[in-house]
Amino acid sequence: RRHRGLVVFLTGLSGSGKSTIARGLADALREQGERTITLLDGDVVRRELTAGLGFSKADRDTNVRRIGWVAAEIARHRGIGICCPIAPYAQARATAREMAVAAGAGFVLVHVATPLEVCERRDRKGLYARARAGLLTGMTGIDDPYEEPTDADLVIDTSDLDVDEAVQQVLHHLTETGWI
Ligand code: GGZ
Repeated sequence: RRHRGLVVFLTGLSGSGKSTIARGLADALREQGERTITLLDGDVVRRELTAGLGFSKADRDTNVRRIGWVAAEIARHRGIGICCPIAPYAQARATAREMAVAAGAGFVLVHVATPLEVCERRDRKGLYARARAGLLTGMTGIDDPYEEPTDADLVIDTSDLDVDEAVQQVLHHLTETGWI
């Protein structure tokens, strides 16, 4: 089991803390010398892997499917793929899990369940304000769905956690379940 590949898939609203946790997790695992760590960073993914896609359901599903496929390929070759799309649809997340399992790898779904009001208060990119003002439509959590996972392996609310604490929770889970 130690030697199987692994996909760590973080899902949650914009501003929930997914990318920050993903980056901290990648750093921590690299420091521990844990296999080859590949972080599929959200901004880079949408610029390189899924350039041209928007935020319709079809485009989000394609985005999440491509990310899930790449992460599964990384895990097939015994690496650890870390990805952090919003991934608002349960079916697309389930497909990502199936692809990892079909690649003989593990799949850990982390729901970064920071409440909308906290994400909205952070609003680092001003997207929530624009959505509230009607200048941006289809914003997840405002006028676009986020299907809460019912199959999360770990749930983290970052409202009262700093990055290190959140990363520790993921590392603890991976240790407890024997993945690292
Ligand atoms: C949600 C949006 C939208 C809409 C632009 N809805 O916080 P951010 O800014 O940096 O991360 C969000 C990112 C979401 O892209 P994903 O690839 O993770 O989404 S999905 O999994 O649903 O395909 C946000 C920004 O893009 N953004 N418009 N309408 N987030």
